[in-house]
Amino acid sequence: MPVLYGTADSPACRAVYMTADALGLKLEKKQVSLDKGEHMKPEYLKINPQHTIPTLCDNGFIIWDSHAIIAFLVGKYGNDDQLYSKDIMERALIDQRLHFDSSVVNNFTRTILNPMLYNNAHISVDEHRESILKTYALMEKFLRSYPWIAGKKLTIADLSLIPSITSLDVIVPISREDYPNLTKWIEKAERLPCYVENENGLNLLRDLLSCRCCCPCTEDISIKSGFRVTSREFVEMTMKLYFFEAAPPVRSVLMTLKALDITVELVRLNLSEKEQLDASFLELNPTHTVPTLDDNGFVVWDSHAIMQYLVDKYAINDELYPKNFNKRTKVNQMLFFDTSILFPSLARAVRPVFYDDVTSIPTENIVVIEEAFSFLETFLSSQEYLAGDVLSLADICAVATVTTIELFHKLNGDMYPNVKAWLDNMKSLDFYSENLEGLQKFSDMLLPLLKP
Ligand SMILES: N[C@@H](CCC(=O)N[C@@H](CS)C(=O)NCC(=O)O)C(=O)O
Repeated sequence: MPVLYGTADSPACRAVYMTADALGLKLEKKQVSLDKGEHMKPEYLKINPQHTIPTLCDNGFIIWDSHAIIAFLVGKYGNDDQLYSKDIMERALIDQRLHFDSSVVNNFTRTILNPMLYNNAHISVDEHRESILKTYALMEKFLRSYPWIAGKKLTIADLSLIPSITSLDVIVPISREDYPNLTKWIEKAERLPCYVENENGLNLLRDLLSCRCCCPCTEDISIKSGFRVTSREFVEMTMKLYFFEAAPPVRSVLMTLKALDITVELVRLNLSEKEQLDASFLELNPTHTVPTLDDNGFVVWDSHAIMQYLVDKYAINDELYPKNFNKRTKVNQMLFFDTSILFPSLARAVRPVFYDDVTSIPTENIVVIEEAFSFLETFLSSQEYLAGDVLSLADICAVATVTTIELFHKLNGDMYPNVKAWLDNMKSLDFYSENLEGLQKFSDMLLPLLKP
């Protein structure tokens, strides 16, 4: 029986419990309490150096990150692909929602719930209310056309987001009037037999968190005037990539396109001019992020989901994103490492410089980056690439992020020799050239804003 390390008050663990239940799979649940620091014990670090819960051990195959775990469970134990469709487009949408959960929604778990629960931190929910309400508004939009978050059917994207969103509801209640689709989605989820696996932990969380306050939602996503469209290159294909070359997730996709030898029409949105908030772009991507891919009407955003889609749909082989199930699961785990740890460590450092007139990067943000570097060092201590001994999409994502961090915080090669060797190798690969122009642009934008 697969062993699951975790605890029910964690939304990520509940996503795995619900998925296992939906599959009729029994898990041996081993309690790892974050408040007792059990995740930092050497025996736990041995199985998961990233010290996160949940971690799955399936007959010796170890995998962490709830999103990677639930995708694995469906592939390995599902009777069919109902919960994680094998159809490339349906899957791309599910992947996109999983990355949305990992990067946006779970960010609140990391920055609000966990510090409140496990570090006794006093967190002002009011400070985060606006961004939580924005997240509800996005969910509301996603649920505008379909009853489930990634289409007509229940998928692992729902099983992942249900625990995250219902946990947020404990601290910022979801108003039925403002978010009718979101409310209906939660009510439908509550009727699922597997919901019991969320309910138990959610009740535990409610007990642990006493704060529950009312908040009328007035937040709406602002829409600004038109964006300029510049086609840099046009080919017969109708695939368009909305991009801003300085953005690291864009550069990951550009490198992937080059590695796969695929040409697309490039549509530039100048983020400095807020062109991504134009109404017509918001129609395509309500989260207003680049990169966004429009493949002949099929729209997918989130760099990771785009890259997965590109390999599955257009690559002549599966080298960058293997079809071999365990190998793919390891790549997924590392893609979610980028979504949840590595890229946020960069964003947390530079966003205040770009948006809040901050002129130096505080030490606490550098500490977070160093922690991400040391995870990379551990991952690379026994293998040449992040997900094993061959290059994968995970390396391409990570190199865009790490090289951007290096613009303001150099990686110490003595402390992180494995990362240094990996980085040097990555820079020597042919597709890496696609990182350079945007990296320079990022540097031109950032460095003048920092005090020497
Ligand atoms: N998880 C997303 C992150 C994308 C993202 O945050 N892009 C930023 C640029 S680095 C963006 O488009 N920001 C504009 C906005 O949020 O309005 C991905 O990998 O694509």
